[in-house]
Amino acid sequence: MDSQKKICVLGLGYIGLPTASILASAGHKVVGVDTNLEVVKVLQNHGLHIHEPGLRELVGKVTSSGDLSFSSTPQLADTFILAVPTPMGRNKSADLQYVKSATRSILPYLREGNMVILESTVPPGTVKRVVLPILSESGLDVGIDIFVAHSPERVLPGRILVELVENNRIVGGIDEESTRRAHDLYASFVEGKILCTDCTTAEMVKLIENTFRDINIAYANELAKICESIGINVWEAIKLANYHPRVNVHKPGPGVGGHCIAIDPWFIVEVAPELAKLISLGRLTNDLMPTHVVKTVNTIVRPESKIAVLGLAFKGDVDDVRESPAICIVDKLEKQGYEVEVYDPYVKVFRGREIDDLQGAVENSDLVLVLTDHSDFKEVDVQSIADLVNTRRVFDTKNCLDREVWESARFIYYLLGDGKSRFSEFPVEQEAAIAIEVEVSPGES
Ligand code: SAJ
Repeated sequence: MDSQKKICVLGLGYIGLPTASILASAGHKVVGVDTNLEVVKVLQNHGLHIHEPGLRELVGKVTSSGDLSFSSTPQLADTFILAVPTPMGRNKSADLQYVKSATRSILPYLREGNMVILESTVPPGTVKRVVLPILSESGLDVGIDIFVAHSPERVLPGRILVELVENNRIVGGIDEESTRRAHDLYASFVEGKILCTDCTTAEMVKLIENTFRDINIAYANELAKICESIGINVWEAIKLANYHPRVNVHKPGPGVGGHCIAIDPWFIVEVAPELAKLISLGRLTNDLMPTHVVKTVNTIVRPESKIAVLGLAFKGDVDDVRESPAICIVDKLEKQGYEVEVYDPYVKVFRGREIDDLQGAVENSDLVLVLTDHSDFKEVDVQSIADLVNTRRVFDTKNCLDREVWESARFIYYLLGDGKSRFSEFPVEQEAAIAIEVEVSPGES
């Protein structure tokens, strides 16, 4: 291909590795760089340190064709793409240490005519305030000798390879020439629209998207609690509301996890704390959901009971446990004296401890607590679980199980946000007592 580039992708995580692989399959010569020697070694030995559908096959293809290789240090290239983590630091502000060190690491390799693209999610203004001053240390004239842009990744874990190609892409350069060059690079593999702007707007767009989702989920979570208290099933109510052509309320759940939605809104708060009121409240609302789940568990089983937690990952069909509300819930339950056994088909080790299989986790349990909507959970053999548990109770915080199947195996089914089937929210003995009370209550005839 005429426009073939030598590209150095820094950071081989959930974004960097898929991006490097797709660029390689689009005809570029790519070197994937990571400072974690273990990760580089695994990849060089044809292994994979992350789970993402289709990634193993793609990485295998482009490494054996020689279009993608791995290294622990950068190399000379036409384009440098920085896809490093931006964790939340102290005071909920962005920790930019990896952005800074990755930028610094390319200085010896920068040459006139190179392009540097930051893909990591950052607070608005980071390219100008943090990246450009470091790049200037190279002695090259930024904007004349080298070109710089921000192009936020916006792909959904579990669909990364599809979305990298099909999604629309935002590209914002520090000047028109940088924007144009970044546009042309992404045009080599993006099938969606490539939308051009300035770099600070591009930074903000990414945060706006994830914050929109966070606030929407916070609304759903608040509605769930309200519906529980007034005898409505929130899932039914939201489903009906969403028939309106201009309404799209998201789903309630045990909280918001992952490295993006649970963090990015704070990057807006960081730059305008006095103004970002709704954004902070949405975040806090979602952060309180694990406490709500634990409080509900307290109404179902006593602290010395055994709880089988199904799902540790922050969302269905991924192996990522970063910021997972499930971890927070497990911690809280253990602190209260519950015996907690975890099962997750995608997570093999948790805190140095090997995770049990499904049978081991549910054996002798008093409550099956579902915290992640893995597809596997929809297909489990409910009858075999019924035979293993001590008490047949299941609490579905994701509305991902087939209620009828569990109830026909004689489980009491509790659903987060469901105030309509209130009676099933009490243990069997209490349920029977309430039923009698209702029968004899005056004025009912
Ligand atoms: N969640 C709910 N209710 C919902 C949707 C999600 O409780 O209705 C929870 C999930 O269970 C999970 C969390 O929110 O714990 C986040 O999951 P997600 O699927 O909404 O998002 P992520 O973090 O996997 O990916 C998001 C995506 N952003 C948007 O959809 C606007 C993705 O496109 C971004 O690329 C990614 O963040 C990122 O890297 O920033």
